[in-house]
Amino acid sequence: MHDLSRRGALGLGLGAAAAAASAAPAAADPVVVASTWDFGRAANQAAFARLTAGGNPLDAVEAGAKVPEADPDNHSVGYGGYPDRDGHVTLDAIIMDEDGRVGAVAAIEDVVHAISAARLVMERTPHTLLVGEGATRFALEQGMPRAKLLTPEAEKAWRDWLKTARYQPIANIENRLPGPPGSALNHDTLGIMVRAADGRIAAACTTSGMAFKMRGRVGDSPQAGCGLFVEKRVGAAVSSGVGEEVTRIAGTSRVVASMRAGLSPQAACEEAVRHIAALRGEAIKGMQVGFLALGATGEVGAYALVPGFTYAVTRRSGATELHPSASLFAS
Ligand code: SD4
Repeated sequence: MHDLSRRGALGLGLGAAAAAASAAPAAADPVVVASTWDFGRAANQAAFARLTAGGNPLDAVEAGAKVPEADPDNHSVGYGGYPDRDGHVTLDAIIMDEDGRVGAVAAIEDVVHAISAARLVMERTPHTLLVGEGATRFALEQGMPRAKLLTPEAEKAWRDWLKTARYQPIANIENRLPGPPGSALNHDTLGIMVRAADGRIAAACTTSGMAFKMRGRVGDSPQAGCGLFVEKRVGAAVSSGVGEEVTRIAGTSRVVASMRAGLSPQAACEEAVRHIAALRGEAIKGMQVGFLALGATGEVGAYALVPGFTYAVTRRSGATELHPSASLFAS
């Protein structure tokens, strides 16, 4: 088992300052956008611009999600995403608002903006989730441009991986990646939440999933209650990290349920991370899972298994800040 007491003490020590910073009351300048990882900064700014130009929260989170999706240097979202172990870039995305409107795509191919495909599922189908070939066909039929997603750089990384990691389509091969799950190759899913001045909330999540995943593998990101969840008058939560660990506890549904029961966004994120640690013990050693939550009054919370999870907040004034998340373990 992890040495919970030692790691916990260290992790909390690191985290206390970050938690204090994130939870600082800012009624005069409340948080409007919150998103995962350092590149959340650019996504937040796009979301904020869309909101201030008159967009609704759904428009804003979609605009934010499109930023890393279009970035060829981002290897875990959209265009520049690393492929599965067969060399196909497959994307997962979901969008949701507080009225229970939700649309998602999983394992979609040949389309850069999976988040827009997800929104089309929400707005133009009776369904909440389309997968694989059906999702791709739907997006193209709706007029989304077809794109070749495997960039030369991503293809090289895949070919290098094939040389060193014997190709065997077995579960848990992610543990033999050049970096562990949750490392630079594997994280950077964008989860983004927007809270408008009238309190309406929406969220989006977009990813290419774990690098070199098995063909057909779908993580937490496009599943409502896993990659994200939104509830009116309660708030929203998004996740990033090893999706299997989030999915098995319906992580963001759990975070929002805790907030509904009265926990702060920070306490709710901590509860979910601790639950994963208690449930999984050694199995999650070295893995990263991070939750980010936005309460109905604009309070933000974040918590992760190990250090390294960061998030960006943008306030009503337009000021954007990056914060390190607190973590349960010190490493
Ligand atoms: C997945 N949760 O597909 C995503 C990947 C991710 O940080 O967030 N990595 O499992």
